[in-house]
Amino acid sequence: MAQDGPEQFDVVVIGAGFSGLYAIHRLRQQHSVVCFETGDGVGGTWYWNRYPGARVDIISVEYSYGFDEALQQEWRWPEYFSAQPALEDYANHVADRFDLRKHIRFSNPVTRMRFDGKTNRWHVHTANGDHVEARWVIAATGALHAPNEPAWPGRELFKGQVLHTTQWPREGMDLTGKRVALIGTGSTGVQATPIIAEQAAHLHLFQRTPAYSMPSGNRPLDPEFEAEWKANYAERRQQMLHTWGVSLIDYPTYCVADCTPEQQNEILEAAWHSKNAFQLMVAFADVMVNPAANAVVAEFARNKIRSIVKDPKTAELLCPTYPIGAKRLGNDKGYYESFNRDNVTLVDAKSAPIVAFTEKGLRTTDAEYEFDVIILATGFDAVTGAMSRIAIEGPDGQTVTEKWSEGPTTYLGAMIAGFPNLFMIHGPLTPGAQAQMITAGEWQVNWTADIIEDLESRGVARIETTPEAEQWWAQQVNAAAAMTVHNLADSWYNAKNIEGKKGGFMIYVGGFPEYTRACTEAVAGGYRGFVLTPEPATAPA
Ligand code: NA7
Repeated sequence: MAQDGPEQFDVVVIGAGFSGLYAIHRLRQQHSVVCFETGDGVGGTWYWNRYPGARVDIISVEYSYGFDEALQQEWRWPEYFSAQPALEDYANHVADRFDLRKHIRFSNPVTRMRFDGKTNRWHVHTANGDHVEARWVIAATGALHAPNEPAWPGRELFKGQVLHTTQWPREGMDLTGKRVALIGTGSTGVQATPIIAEQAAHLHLFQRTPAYSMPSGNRPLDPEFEAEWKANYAERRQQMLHTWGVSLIDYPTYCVADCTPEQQNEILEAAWHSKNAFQLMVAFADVMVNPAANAVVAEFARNKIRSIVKDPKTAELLCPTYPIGAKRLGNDKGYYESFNRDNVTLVDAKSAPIVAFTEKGLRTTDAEYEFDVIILATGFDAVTGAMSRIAIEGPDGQTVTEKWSEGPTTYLGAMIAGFPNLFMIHGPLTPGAQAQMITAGEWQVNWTADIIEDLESRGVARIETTPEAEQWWAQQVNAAAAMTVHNLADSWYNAKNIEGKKGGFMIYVGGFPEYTRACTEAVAGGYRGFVLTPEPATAPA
């Protein structure tokens, strides 16, 4: 029999990345749940980013789920820093092990949704024509989902292949003998460069801003290390939540000025060889908060570049001038060494920007280049991009895109004033990628699920936040950012990676314990910053 009207669910989850998968698992225990996913598989970021060299920069024993003890005991990571295929395998394993796929509709992105203020329910529409109605929506849409593809004219003229790094084919791509352009030197470009350099006939790397990068500490996972971790896993997960970045990386208490230049150098050499990503950023307690201290570490890193790269002109072009860590610190396997190869050319796309695609390749303001393949490692319309691509309409007719026209506003990164019953995981103004995102995502999902369950038990039909609460949270976010060196560089953290993009600092960098304290206290304080509306009383028969 044909069904009349929309399908009914308690919860819609948008996105089957790591947070979305856990949201399905957690919520479906007491609710009917449907999840819509753009891709044809699970894993989110680790489904889309298959480019050569794609690898996590946090140790895998940390960057994994903690919600199920048997899972974390039984799963074996092959390496310290897992490559994309291992992360995608893990996401698939979790989806199968916990029987999550039956809740997921793949290749079926949410296109629009509207909150009905009379029924206090969301109407969610998808590309495949699904229309579902649900009380709650959890947007686990990913901070790094919407690709940034610069709008240079002439793309249709180019006779070769152009692709963004998120569009890498599943079966891989043979670049042997090809003339390749790689544009961008963020984490993606830094990881991809050495591998593409080994394959391509010639690689031109177009650099607008140079990258700081540390040698990757990747190696096969030591069984003793693994056993030791697993012996204390549950306790370690708790400890992580009490650290600034949800990671048990060592944070020293001494500052740069506490050490002699010889001691500084010794500490920095140890950090460089530590096999821990980010160790340079935490080599001293004040690297990220004191520009003078940061300058010492930055100069050490520049000297490393100068010592590795043989051509002094290329070395100087590769030397960043902004504070180290202000943009994501790269993690590489031979990035700087690549520039000693005869088949790699560094192109200064700052002094001579790319202006157009041509039939044969790319044109900058001072030259034309010929390529077979052009790879855009140009990053993302980060943090807000995925949400802004869905037409999300609140009860008053305003859309999220309109509301965020001057930049994102949220309360605790979780809710947007004017959009009731819509929760975000890793939303704008959460710690986001400044925290270890799987464990942090689990925490946010649990916090959200606890709220939903609590409100339902109390007969609350609608929860929303207020512009005042958003303003208060914006002050916290900006105050935290002002304490750090992050705003001294243009990056996706502060919405300055894309020309014309508006918004201030997009991430809460006050540390995860402060973030969770604010979230927990808001609820414990009687849903401070939220407005609750009870279910209308049912009229007596
Ligand atoms: P990022 O870090 O945003 O890097 C994008 C790179 O692309 C960066 O070097 C940009 O230069 C460059 N870019 C962007 N637009 C252009 C144009 N128009 N011309 C030349 N170069 C351009 O993205 P990633 O994918 O590398 O990493 C994202 C996150 O994934 C990373 O932070 C980790 O958290 C994991 P710019 O620096 O803006 O001058």
